Amino acid sequence: MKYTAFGLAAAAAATLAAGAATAQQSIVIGHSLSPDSHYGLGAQAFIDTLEELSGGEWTGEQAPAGQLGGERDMIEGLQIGSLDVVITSTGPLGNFVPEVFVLDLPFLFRDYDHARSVLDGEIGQELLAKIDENGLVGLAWSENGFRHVTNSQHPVETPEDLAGLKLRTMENRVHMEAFEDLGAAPTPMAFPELFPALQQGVVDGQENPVTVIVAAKFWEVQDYATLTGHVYSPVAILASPVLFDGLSEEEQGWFHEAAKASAAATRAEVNRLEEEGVQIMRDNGMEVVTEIDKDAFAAIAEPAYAIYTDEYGSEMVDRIREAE
Ligand code: EAX
Repeated sequence: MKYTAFGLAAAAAATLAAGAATAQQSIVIGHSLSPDSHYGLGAQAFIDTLEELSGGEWTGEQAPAGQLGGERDMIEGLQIGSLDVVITSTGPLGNFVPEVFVLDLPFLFRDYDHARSVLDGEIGQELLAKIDENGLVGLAWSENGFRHVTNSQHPVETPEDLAGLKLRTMENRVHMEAFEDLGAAPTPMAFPELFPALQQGVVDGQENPVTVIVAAKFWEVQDYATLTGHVYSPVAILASPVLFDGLSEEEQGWFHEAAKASAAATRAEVNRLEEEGVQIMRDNGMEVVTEIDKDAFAAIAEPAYAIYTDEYGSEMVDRIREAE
């Protein structure tokens, strides 16, 4: 209920701010991170583009930093229409659209170019269509980045170093299985609970891209990071069907364009932090291991593929692997 109340209050405030422009419509965009993060910049680009294309008829505001709950809560908000747009990692998305689990398989994407071209191409479109078939609206793929392990105990250099580490994962079966294979003790939890859990020692570590490590200042509670790059973390820009289905075709086109502009702004910030982030982490006292034997990690995490392939076969995995 509290989400609905907040959504209405935000919408009412925006309407008041709009004054006499009674035709103006306002959306709320939810995401997990700060307004100056890669998600925040993406949300702002969405709002700016929507405003521009609609000649000011549409505007919007951010509900950042998990104000409206974790990513699973926010997706549920889209289903009931208490939120309009959500920028979310695929962490909880497979629980709503199981075909999307393919994107969460460890060591699947080779690098950023590979991931971006798959998501911007035919495969990305097919998966957005699956999202639409499952009661949500998939506007575009955006990006979180390649995920890396951090922890409070010791440097991780080999898979054996993960043994026994209590590691927070997203609420994602594929990720949990992969870390179980790797010998860690995976503990799923929503992102808003993560920082306090690390602070209180409920878990020893977590895994997230450099973008999130920097945005969340995890160095305050984590001394060690390893650039495992164990999985690419895509972001879906989702809209509520409650809102979207009532829009004209022209308006729906604006939302699609706004989502594309959002993804571009977010990827630009990912690029910047891929260049500068490790230095920022080190400047803040983290010990960062940059060289590992990825094949050793990949071989051990391989059984996690069965969670997807047992249900859907390996065709999509092969198509992604073979994509340029
Ligand atoms: O979407 O839950 C997570 O670790 C995500 O990577 C984070 O919230 C950004």
